[in-house]
Amino acid sequence: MGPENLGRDVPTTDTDLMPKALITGITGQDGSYLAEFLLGRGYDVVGMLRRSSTVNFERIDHIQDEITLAQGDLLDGASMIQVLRDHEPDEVYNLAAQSFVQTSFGQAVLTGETTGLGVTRLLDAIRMVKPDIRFYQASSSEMFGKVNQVPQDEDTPFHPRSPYGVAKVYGHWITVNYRESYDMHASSGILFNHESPRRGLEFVTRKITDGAARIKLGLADELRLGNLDAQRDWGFAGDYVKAMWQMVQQDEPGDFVICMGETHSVREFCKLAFGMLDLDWEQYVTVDPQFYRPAEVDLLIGDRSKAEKVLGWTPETSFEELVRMMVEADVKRLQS
Ligand code: NAP
Ligand code: G4F
Repeated sequence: MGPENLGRDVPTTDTDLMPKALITGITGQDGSYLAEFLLGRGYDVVGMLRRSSTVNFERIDHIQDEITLAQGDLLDGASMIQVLRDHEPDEVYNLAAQSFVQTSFGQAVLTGETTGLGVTRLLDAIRMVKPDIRFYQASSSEMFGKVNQVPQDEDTPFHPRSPYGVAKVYGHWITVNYRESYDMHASSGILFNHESPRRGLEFVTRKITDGAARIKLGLADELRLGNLDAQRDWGFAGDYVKAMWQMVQQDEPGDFVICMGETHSVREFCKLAFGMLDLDWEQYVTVDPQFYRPAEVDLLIGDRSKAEKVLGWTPETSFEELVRMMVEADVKRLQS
């Protein structure tokens, strides 16, 4: 399928013919954007979520009436078999994970169970219930870790630097292995950092835009960060979920790097975000060693040539537009 053709034909009128997608991690940043995207293409969307003592639907509040929610947990294979039996999806997007790198150092086993082995549990459930399901695995540029090549592409060797990165390498290779062993339509999207106003507050971009907005509004007077020299290839999550779907529509499954192809330091991000609010970041940002990691990923920058050629995917939102969108959303949220 060439770049001009964005996907299989998706019927939008007859509900019986609507393709059905199951999204794990529906309550997360990407889950919410992907659900919106698939609804817009006429999909019947089922979101898998784990049991929690309080409802955390902030990101999916606005689409709750349009999706079906099903309880399941990556730690519990039987729960996923049940979800697949109950809903019989055509496509499964595995976005669920313990996704915060810093936490993975303190909870390495949990991260391995969820972010790594959870992928096998889900693939086995698919194999047992409906092996013709098309599967997407949310792999990560964190797998490149101590980078071996600049920029990184699908052939760059992995050298993960955190339990999270190690677990994602496992998830990636088990996806490749099930594709090769059982002829499953299983694709792995190696996505570089992608952000949005819905990004968790613990990730550095959102921590900065929220912090800058608080300082601007007089709600805080400093922001404590870790390594300001780390460089990331940051894009907009809303653009990246389209690439996930495009991978699943290909005749042949595969692995694809999705990125902007440019890198910026945490320091640059601070300068830009604070500058948008007419603040001098150096007056407010303090370096706090508690936010340093035992091992760091110093530099990430991707090469998306394959995705451009095969999927026809390119990002639509620039780095500056992304930062502005996040800063403005945080100011608005804190003012209301
Ligand atoms: P996120 O906001 O942290 O969302 C993670 C989701 O996983 C949440 O819905 C969470 O549910 C769910 N989850 C966690 N443990 C689970 C379990 N045991 N069973 C079922 N669900 C569980 O992450 P994101 O930024 O949307 O990222 C989506 C995926 O892409 C993740 O796999 C992440 O590792 C990967 N990724 C992200 C980026 C990025 O820059 N954002 C880049 C590359 C890859 P709760 O709401 O209940 O916690
Ligand atoms: O925003 P971060 O926590 O994201 P990180 O570690 O790059 O991971 C994110 O992107 C991955 C893709 O490469 C995903 F797979 C993963 O799930 C997640 O979405 O940290 C970015 C950089 C790091 O180098 C960190 O050391 O920012 C540096 N940093 C500096 N001060 C900080 C802070 N990070 C956080 N979270 N908090 C700080 O105060």
